Amino acid sequence: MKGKYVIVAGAGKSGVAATGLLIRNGARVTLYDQNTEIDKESILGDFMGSGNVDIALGELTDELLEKADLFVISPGIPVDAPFVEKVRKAGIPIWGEIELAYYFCDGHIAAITGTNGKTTTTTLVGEIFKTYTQDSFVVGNIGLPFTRFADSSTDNTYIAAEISSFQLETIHEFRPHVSAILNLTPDHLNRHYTFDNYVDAKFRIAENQTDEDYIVLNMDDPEIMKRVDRLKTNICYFSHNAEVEQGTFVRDGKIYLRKNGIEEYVLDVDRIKILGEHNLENVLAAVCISAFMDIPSDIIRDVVYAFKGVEHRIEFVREVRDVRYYNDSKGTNPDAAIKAIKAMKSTTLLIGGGYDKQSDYDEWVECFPGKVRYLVLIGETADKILTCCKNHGFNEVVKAETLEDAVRFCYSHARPGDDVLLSPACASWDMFKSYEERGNLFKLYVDSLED
Ligand code: UMA
Repeated sequence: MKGKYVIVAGAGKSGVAATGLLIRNGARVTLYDQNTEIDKESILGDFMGSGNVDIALGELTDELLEKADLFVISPGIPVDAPFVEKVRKAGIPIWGEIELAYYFCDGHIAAITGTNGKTTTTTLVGEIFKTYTQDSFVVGNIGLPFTRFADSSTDNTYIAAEISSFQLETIHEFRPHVSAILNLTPDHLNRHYTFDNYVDAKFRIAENQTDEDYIVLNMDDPEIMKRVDRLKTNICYFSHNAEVEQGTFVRDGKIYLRKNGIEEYVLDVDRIKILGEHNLENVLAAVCISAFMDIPSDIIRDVVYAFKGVEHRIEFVREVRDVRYYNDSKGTNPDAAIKAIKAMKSTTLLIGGGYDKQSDYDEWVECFPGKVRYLVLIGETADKILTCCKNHGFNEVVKAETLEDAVRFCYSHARPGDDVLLSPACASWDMFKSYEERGNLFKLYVDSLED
């Protein structure tokens, strides 16, 4: 990269970290963003006056493109955006931030994708790596850009990377030693248009893997099983229904590992702290991934037993007047939100709705009767979900102007013993910067309720 001129598109977390990595390694960078309101000074401040970075906002000019050797794209930018088409036509290579990180990375990579459970599984694998060696990182879609750490990795570094479908659209040589696809249900259809396109992007996680590598797959997921023929690498499975030949499974309340013909007991299911069947799948996946990264089973066992889950994912917030409040702001699609409802042990007052990703809400609404006392809707999708509820004969629905109003409604309508759950089944971007902001505000409002 020394002396190269690179345009980095998107001045968010991903673009800023990619710019940092590029200038540390001798490139010159223009950080480009379509949003003209961005505070240039504060971003340039991140680079402490390095003369090798400037910022361009608004339209991407031909003049910028003329000198560019490489175009690095942030995951939130659609690969078919008109300005990206212009770059493609100009013949400039387009790399995603993950590809750029991989170019500089010397470590052992476990890369995890899937519609749901990515963050929990990646966090757990990261904790296992950290216990095995101090020289480890957790990176990717989880919120810590891979490029921030890639060039400080060595042959001994272990990396747990959460990788989204957006990030996989722009890889070229990215090759993890162990990859994983946890599950597949429709998501991000506004960006990928069809489920098949979305699934194709997910399977790209294995496209450069060889017979020296492994992919860990969920044997209980029919959409994954339909497509295994396309894989060129070694396949390991995890399953809670059946025993697998290579991978992890449950027998008599215990998780076992089969690796290269040898079966080994790993841990007891009833000592896992994270709730719900979906979390058992996440643990099975994390054990399998770690085992095929050659981490000893006693380390895996101790870390799984100690693991309490991740923020914003069915996170217990507080009990007020005998009502328990849970924050599942990361439930950004119907499938994740169904899992959260199923994990609740009592009648639930549910807060849902948000940014419209063109999801289908039928299955989500179908699991309300008998479980959900009220659905309180916020955001852009409120009317669409309301209509869906009416079509399914579920009438206990109200709309709230703000998240704070929604929390207040639940507070005044919950009965002792109920659960209150924020699990929107939608992204946050209509009312909030991120699902983290939405979840943090929820916790703030819940904390302010009078006991
Ligand atoms: N921008 C444009 N043109 C566009 C779109 C965006 O110029 O057409 C600019 C925006 O003005 C903004 C910047 O791009 O300044 C934002 O870039 P970004 O959307 O890629 O956001 P980052 O802050 O870089 O965060 C990204 C991921 N965001 C998305 O994929 C939307 C983060 O995943 C990830 O944690 C971060 O990189 C670090 O790698 C978030 C996410 O919502 C959590 N992911 C989706 C999900 O989990 O469902 C895939």
